[in-house]
Amino acid sequence: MKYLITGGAGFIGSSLANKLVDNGHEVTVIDDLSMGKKENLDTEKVYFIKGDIRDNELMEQVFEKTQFDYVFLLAAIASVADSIQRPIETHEVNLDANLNILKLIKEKQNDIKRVVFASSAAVYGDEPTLPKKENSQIKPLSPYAIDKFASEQFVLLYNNLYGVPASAVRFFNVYGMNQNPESPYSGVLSIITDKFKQKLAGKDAVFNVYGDGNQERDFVFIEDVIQALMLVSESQESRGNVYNVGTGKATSLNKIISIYNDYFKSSLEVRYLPARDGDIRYSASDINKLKSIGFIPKYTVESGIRLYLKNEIY
Ligand code: NAD
Ligand code: UD2
Repeated sequence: MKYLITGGAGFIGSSLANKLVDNGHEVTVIDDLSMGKKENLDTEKVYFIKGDIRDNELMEQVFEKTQFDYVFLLAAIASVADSIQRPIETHEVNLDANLNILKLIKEKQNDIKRVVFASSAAVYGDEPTLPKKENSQIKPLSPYAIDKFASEQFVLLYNNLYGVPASAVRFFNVYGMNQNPESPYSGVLSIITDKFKQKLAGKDAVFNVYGDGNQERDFVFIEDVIQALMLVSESQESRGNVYNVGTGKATSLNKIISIYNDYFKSSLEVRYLPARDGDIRYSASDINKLKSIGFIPKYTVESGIRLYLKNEIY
């Protein structure tokens, strides 16, 4: 099969791309490398295009050259904080570029089997009812969340109005190999992992906990996310639908720190600071809809972290 993954040099996209080429598929990745890294990809097998999804001419060429079976729309400026600083620029990537891609797919990709868009649990905002179901109240609180919701709705609209087969997923907190820890708003597990790397290299490493550490997230391991993406892209029932992607279980940050300390048999120095403005206290997914198309999460937070650390450190 022929796959296109926008943002495919990033954390989730590169894991998906490498898995697909290992399974014998042809994969094209387009990524501007603003956050992703070419080294994440098996470039002997993945066809890599360095480019910006806002470049309409380039996107037109990509869709003229190849008839894809599956398109995964993962490119985004994935930082909420960045979207608050630069709402117009992030909007151009997180919504406008995706809308243009949908238009090109409608015009040029007649045999496409599925378009899958990566949305976010951010669309639910801070409305406290838990766990979040796909039909829970939507309350986007940042430009990022508004653009994610608008893009997923456009994707579903292209399915319903124009017959472009499409689905969307709302990721909860994904973690795993190749997650970039460089930004303070990178996934918290990538930051803790990076701190342990520094500590093991003999450097001073202090991990800042924003708040009391009792905040909870539904941390989902990358392998389970790939399982979900494959199921959603291949199921007939998922066409025109949106799915939460999580584990259905939430874990506190303090518990995560203790899992790391147990793994390394050594305690990371932790500094408790005031909570971040707008930080959500508890987040958890209801994944019954995803389970109804065959999803079975294979990793607990303990087993996922063990595999992550084994691959990333030792
Ligand atoms: P990531 O930042 O590692 O990947 C996004 C990729 O998009 C990066 O490689 C980046 O270089 C690329 N990109 C950004 N702007 C681009 C542009 N204009 N043109 C081309 N490429 C561009 O993030 P990720 O964690 O792999 O997330 C993948 C998708 O899933 C994103 O859409 C993100 O919003 C969404 N998501 C992720 C999580 C999570 O927990 N990681 C949670 C919710 C939603
Ligand atoms: C996630 C998404 C974000 C958005 C949001 C919506 C990631 C990386 N971010 O943010 O894009 O979808 O959900 O709700 O998936 N923390 C620390 N120390 C650190 C870093 C983080 O204490 O150095 C805390 C942080 O304040 C939060 C928790 O850890 O309470 C998780 O932080 P995160 O940035 O990994 O994820 P989250 O859920 O805030």
